[in-house]
Amino acid sequence: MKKFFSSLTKKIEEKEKIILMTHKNMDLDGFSASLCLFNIISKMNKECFIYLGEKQNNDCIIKTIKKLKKENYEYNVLSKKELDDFSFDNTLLIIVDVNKNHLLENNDLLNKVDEVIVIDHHIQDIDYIHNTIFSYVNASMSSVAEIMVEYCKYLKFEPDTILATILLCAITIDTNYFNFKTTANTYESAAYLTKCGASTIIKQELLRESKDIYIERQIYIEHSYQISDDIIFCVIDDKIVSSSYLAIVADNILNFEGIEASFCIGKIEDNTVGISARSIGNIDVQKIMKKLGGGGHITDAATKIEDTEIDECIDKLTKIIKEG
Ligand SMILES: [Mn+2]
Repeated sequence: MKKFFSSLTKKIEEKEKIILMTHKNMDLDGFSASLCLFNIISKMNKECFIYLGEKQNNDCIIKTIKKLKKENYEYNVLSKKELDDFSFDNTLLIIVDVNKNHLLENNDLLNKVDEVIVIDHHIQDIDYIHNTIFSYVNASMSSVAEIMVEYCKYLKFEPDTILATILLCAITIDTNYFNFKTTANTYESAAYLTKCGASTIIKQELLRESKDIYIERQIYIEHSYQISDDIIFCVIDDKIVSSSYLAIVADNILNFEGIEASFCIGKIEDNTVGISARSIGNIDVQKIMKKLGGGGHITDAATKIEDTEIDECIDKLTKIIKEG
């Protein structure tokens, strides 16, 4: 990792401009890592931009962006509209929290910049971004936020209170409150961020949800059902939801006693069904999701299937699980 950090720092120093980008439906891990890199790179007196999609759907992101605005927290944003007038000479693109081409917020950027670096914690599989100069992909890290904490330590860069809090929130979400992919290093990262001033009050502010959303979710959960002794399904079939919503429900129903793996199935677009899968570690859900064109980790995986209906997906998924 030190070798990567040294090459990364050298590369940033060489470049005139740096663009940071994450995956579609940006979540707090991708955003916090971008914001962290933005602070580090700005301190190196380089022009840096965070590429943001037109509309944010993630509740936590919406709240975080609002909070940053309220605190007059400065960061440069680059939007799709601004790309036409943007001069890409001597520009480096750093991609965080994703390593697959088709999941990128904007694929076109790959061909516009000189050089690309990927920093991620998802398993590298087919369709990975391969035209990078070098990359750091480590699936044993809980989050990119955790990797960023390592980079801060390496540079002896102390994140401010807001940044430290946002990074801590990202680790909290990606580990589902330190229940998954959590190692001694994850706790050490959390301790470091707390030492830097991460605020538990702001953290709660960003991670809390509305009562209505909470209650609505309980109605779906009430109708979840077990397909075997230790596997539970929850189906959302009355509206289109985000893939992060499916993930939250899958996390919730995994908490039930005796459950080894949970699957939440629902439409994420008009003709696209999403499945979010969770496991406490004995059932490899990434293997199951891979058979349906998706991927992830042993304990945390997902897929989306186009041109299909929910019932068809439930049948396919059930068959794959029963086949073992
Ligand atoms: Mn992540």
